[in-house]
Amino acid sequence: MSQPSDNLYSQPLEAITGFVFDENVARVFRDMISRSVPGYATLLSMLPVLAQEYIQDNSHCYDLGCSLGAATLALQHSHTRNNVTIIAVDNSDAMIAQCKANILQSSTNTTVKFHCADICDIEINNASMAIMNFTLQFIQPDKRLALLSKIYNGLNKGGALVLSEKIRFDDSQQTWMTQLHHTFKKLNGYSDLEISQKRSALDNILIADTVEQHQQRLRQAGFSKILLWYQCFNFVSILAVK
Ligand code: GEK
Repeated sequence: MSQPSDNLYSQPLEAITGFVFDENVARVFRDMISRSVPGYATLLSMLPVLAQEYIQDNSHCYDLGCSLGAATLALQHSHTRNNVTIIAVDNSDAMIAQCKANILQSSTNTTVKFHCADICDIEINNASMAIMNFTLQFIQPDKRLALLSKIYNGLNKGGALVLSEKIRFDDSQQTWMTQLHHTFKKLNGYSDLEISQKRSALDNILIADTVEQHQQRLRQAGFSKILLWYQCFNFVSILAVK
C-alpha cells in the first residue's frame, strides 16, 4: 500500500513553529522517517536478531516513543518466546491511533498493549527488552538520566535496552556529517527549502547528545555492558545490557 508522502515543509512558511507530532505528521510519518533517517530500514531489520538474543519468556517488551509501531511490528513477528507482551507507548494521540490500526492488521500470538502517555511517567517492570528508537532526543536533557535509570531498574537481569539516536559531534566531524545527512535527504527528494525549514522547526526540540554523553549516562543509570552496534552517518544505535 502506498504511503502519503511528506511535503509538510515544501512551501515557504511565513513563520516556522516548533515541530509537533500531530495528525499531519502522523499521516506522512512513515515516508518522513525513512527519507530522513539514514539506515532506518536496516536498523529495523536487525531488531529480530536482538529480540532473539534478549527477549525472555513471560516478560514485557517496551517500544518507547513507538510512533506508528515499526519496532513493535519487527519484534512481534520475530521472537520465539512464550507469553510475551509488547507495550507500545507514545504521547501523541495521532501516532497511537495509527499505531493501533497498523498493529491490529497483523495477527500473532504476542499481545500488544498501547499507551498514550509520556514515557517519563509510565511504570516499567518485568522487562526483557526496551527499545527507544529516536525518542530520547526529544526528552528534556535534565530528565534523560532519570528515564534511563527507570528503564534499568525495570529490566530483568540479562535484559537489554536498544537506544537509537541522532548524535552530534564535538569537532569538525559535525560539519562533515551534517553535509552527508543533507546529501542523503536531497537524494531522497527533499529540497534545500524543506531541509532548512524542518531543521528550524526542530531547533531546541530535537536535542542531540554525543555518543560519549550517551555512554556516560547509560553507565550512570547502572548499565555496565554497552555496545555501539550500529551507525549510519550521524545516527547510531547502542545496546545496553543489564
Ligand atoms: C520508530 N520509534 O519508527 N513520551 C512519549 N512519546 C514521546 C515523548 C514522550 N515524552 N516525546 C516524544 N515522543 C519510532 C520513531 S519518532 C522519532 C520515533 C523522530 C514520541 C513522538 O510522539 C514520536 O512519535 C516519537 O517519540 C519520536 O522507530 O520523529 O525522529
